[in-house]
Amino acid sequence: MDHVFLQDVLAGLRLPQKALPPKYFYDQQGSAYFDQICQLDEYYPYRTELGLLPEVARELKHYFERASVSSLQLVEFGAGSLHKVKPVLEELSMVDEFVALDISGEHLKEASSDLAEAFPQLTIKVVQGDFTQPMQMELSSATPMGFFPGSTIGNFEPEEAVEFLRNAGTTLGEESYLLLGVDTKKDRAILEPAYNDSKGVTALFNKNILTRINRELDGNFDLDQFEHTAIYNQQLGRIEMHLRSLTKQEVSIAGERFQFAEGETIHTENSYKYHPEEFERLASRAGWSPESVWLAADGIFAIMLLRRSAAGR
Ligand code: AVJ
Repeated sequence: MDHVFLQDVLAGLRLPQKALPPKYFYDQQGSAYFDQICQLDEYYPYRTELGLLPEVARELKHYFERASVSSLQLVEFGAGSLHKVKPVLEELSMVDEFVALDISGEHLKEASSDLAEAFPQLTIKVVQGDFTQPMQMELSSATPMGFFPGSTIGNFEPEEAVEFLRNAGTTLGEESYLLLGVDTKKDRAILEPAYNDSKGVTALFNKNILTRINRELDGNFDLDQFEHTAIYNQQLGRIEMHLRSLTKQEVSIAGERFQFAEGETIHTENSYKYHPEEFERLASRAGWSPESVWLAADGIFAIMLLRRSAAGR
């Protein structure tokens, strides 16, 4: 039994508002569900960011040429299926080493052998680990550039996002860059369907965390007694996903029993949305200066280039 997973689950379910950390969605099945989410019509962030990346990468190439940066080490946080890095590597020819960090090691290994085939000259390193924690990384002599696409940063509380950005700065070192995808604040009529798709894939993704607890932590969640919900909390600027108990029930996990009232929820994910300027302020508190921002049509998604600055350190 994974001790850290167990402790995190028990601690989360003992809270008055029961909660589970979203990083545990991504076992093999969960990663596959997430890939399916990315193909949904309603889930605009994936295709919007992917559509914007070739242009971003072309402009980055010119930017680094002007800055006389001839060699880059690209470090992706939460690399998952490695779809996003391909358009970047295709354009940004000064990348000679790629480091992929992800919590789901198996998923990543499969994806990285595909990448090696597509980019035979590239040095590829795969590191399995929890990038939400500070970590040590081997830096090459190239200029490090972090890559954190998908708006995964939205899973953190804003204060945790500042801490993550500060840690990333420490990991990447002086004179580094960070390329980030940020989902923007917008009408709930666009936001909510993205997390309540008509095919029910997001519901399967959300409930998979219960399946995983049942299997790995000796739990007995009855999946039919919980329903998926996702609402936009406009006040806090975040999508909240929950699993709502359909009845009064008791669930046991590794011998510990948890009571659920009818309608009580487990809060499984926050997905914060930021105005670009709002995010820039957050980044600058963590010692990063905004260099460029690219916006998709109608401003529905942003990609930002940050540079590590002396101020704020
Ligand atoms: C992977 C965190 C960016 O917040 O949009 C998708 C996860 N959750 N559908 C997001 C997710 C439900 C996704 N991130």
